[in-house]
Order: sequence, then structure tokens, then C-alpha cells
Amino acid sequence: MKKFLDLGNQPLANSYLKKNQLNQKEKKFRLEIGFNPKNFLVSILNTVPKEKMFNKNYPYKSSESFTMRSQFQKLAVKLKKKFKPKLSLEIGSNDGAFIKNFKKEEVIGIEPCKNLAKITKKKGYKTYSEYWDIKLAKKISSKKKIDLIYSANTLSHIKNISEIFKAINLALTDNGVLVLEDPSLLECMRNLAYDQFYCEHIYVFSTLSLQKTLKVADLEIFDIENLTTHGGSNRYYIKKKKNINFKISSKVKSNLSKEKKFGLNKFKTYKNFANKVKKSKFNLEKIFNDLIKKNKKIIGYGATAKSCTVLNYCNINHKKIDYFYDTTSFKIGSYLPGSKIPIRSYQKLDTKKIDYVFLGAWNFKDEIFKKEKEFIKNGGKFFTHVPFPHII
Ligand code: DWN
Repeated sequence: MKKFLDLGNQPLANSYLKKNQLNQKEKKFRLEIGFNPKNFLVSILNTVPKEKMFNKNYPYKSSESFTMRSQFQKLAVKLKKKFKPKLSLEIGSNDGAFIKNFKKEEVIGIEPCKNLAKITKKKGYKTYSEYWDIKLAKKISSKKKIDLIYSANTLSHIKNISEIFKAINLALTDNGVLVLEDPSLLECMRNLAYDQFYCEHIYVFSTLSLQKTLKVADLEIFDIENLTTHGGSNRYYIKKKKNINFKISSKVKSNLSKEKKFGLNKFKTYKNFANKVKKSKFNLEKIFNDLIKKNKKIIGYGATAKSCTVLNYCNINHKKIDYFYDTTSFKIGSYLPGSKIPIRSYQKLDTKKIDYVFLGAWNFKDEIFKKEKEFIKNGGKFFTHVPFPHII
């Protein structure tokens, strides 16, 4: 791995602090990002043990956003129509936003975070509260293989990625399909969205890197959809290499050439990105300092895991942002890691109380702007660091 970016000492994103933990020393790790010139994988260099991140206290629920709920519902309909699976499985089923669109006997959830697995189990969905690996794949598929495996924003969170793909190959029927969705490295770099890097995001995939990694597990991409989800994601359709029933779509070639044209196969592209990130930090700090000088009331919106990287890298703490609004029950009443900014239960934004809003959940800008049109109409302002620090 060749290091190209250092985002400093960071606490664990999603490790929200309770009031009685505010004076305790937080666990930190060095957030450095590297590029592997052999397989083009971009990953964080120092990983945190999975049990420290994905456990019974996991705060993120997929169902929190209307955008995500409706996307999962539409996708389930589409995949069922396209592949007619008899048995489907989701790796990282979270609170069931995707699997709830299937009949209970036709889908299995894998969710190591016990608080989340409990939700789907309670609703009657078969859910394994375990980490996905070869052992689990064998256990689940020993009697009946899986026709469709879906995984959104999860495989990029697992360290031993080649083993993960081998386990998927093992569990799939010969004509089975893996549908994998994760943030796109190309969009992350184009948008200077360096906050896609944090402890949980071990990898940010490109088509180039995924193609090489899948090869080791005898799998290959046969189609790709470019999505706007989470600030730009790719949905990859993947099959067994030996399966000739699916034609390789021209989207695979066009994505590969788009990425090569941008330089995702070259180290110097990543060095340029790192230089731009430094400038972005400087300019975001400047926006904060200018607003504070003018005595503006600043709050944050969406206490995302991504925010953790930006806030801590750009030295933004509770002295600069009064509080964050978030709708997630688990986060309300706690404090963002590192920056120690309190998280409050969401209330409609009001210009009588708030002047500027830092958009932590910039990936849900459209949904949030729709909700807050009164605030915007009355002169309230949002600001973000994506694709460059600016007041919107
Ligand atoms: O990959 C991951 C993604 C999918 O989810 C995980 N590693 C962890 C998590 O990352 P995140 O926290 O950056 O995800 P989101 O989906 O950008 O988080 C949105 C946050 O904003 C949630 O805490 C809910 C909140 N929110 C809100 O308070 N009001 C969101 C919307 C749309 C709103 O209107």
C-alpha cells in the first residue's frame, strides 16, 4: 500500500459519547489512506477490530431516511422481477429496510449488530447475528444455495475482502447473482468527499479495484448502475465467472474507461486529491471562523459517521457548532465522538433561533432541503464541504 492521505488521529465514528463519558479519554486511531498499485484498492491503513465497531450498540438505522426506505422498496421489486429468486440473502441487513420487502420464508438477513438483528428477528425474519465469512456461508447454504445476495454499504466495511467474496461464491447457486452497492471512489474523489474515509469504511471501491478483487474468488461484474445514493454509489451486478447466462453489459467497459481517464489506476491522482483535501480543510475552517466572528448561530444537521472525519480533521468542536439535530433515537442525547458536540432531537429549523446549518448529511441534501424550505425561504443558510467548502 502506498500512503497518500493522513486525516490525523480520529475517534471511532459511530461511537457516540454519553454525558458521563465526556471526560474520559477516547480511543483514537490514525486515519491514513493508501493505494495498492497492483489491484488498485484504496483502503485505510490502520484498521479497528470489527467487534469494536459492529456490536450491540450500533446506532445507524437504514430506515431513518425516507430516501433510503423508498429506494430499498423499489430495488426489491426490481430485483425480484429481474432474477426471480427463490431464496435471497442480505449481508448487513441492518434494521430490515431491504428484507422487509420480501416474504419471510424467501429471505435471510445477516446482521452482526445484535440491537439491529433483534428488530428483524422480532418481525419474524430469519436473521443470523454473525459476521459473514466462509464458515457462516457453509452453514447457511449447506441445504439450499442462495439465488440472490444483496449487500449495500457493508462489504466495504469488511477487512478480509477476498475471503468475503469466496464465501459469497460458495453460497450462491451457479446462476446466482450478487448485487453489491457501495460508495464510488470516482465520485468520492470528484466531490472531494474525503469524509467517506473513516474507521468503518475500510475500502472505497472503484470498478477497477473490484474487478481485480473479484477475480480471485472466480466472480465477475456483468452490469453496473451509477447511483446518486450516499453522494454517488455504484450498484454492481456480479456472477460466477463460469456462468455464461448473463451477458457482460457495456456499462462495465464504460465505467472502467471513465475511471482510467480520471486516473484511478495512478498514484499521482491520489496525491493530487490529498493536496486538494488540505485546501478544503483550510477553507472550511475559514467559513467557520468568519461566521463565528459575525456572531452567527451555527448548528449541524445529520450527525453522520462521515461528520466525524470532517469535524475532527478540521478542528470543529462544540465551541464552533452548538449542537447537531438528528432523527436517530439512539444518537439523541449523546455527543459526537472527538468533537463532543451534543446531538439533539430534530426540530424544524427556525431562523429565529438558527442562522447557519452545517450539513453533516450532505448526501441527503435534497430530502433535507425539501423538509426545510421555510427556513431557506426565511433566509436561513446551509453550508457544506462538498464538493468544496461553500455556503449554499
Ligand atoms: O456506510 C455507512 C452508511 C450507509 O451509514 C455506515 N458506515 C454508517 C452510516 O454512515 P452515515 O452515518 O454517514 O450515514 P448517513 O446515511 O449519511 O446518515 C444520515 C444521518 O442523518 C442519520 O443519523 C440520520 C440523519 N438524518 C436526519 O437527522 N434527518 C437524515 C436525514 C435524511 C434527515 O432528514
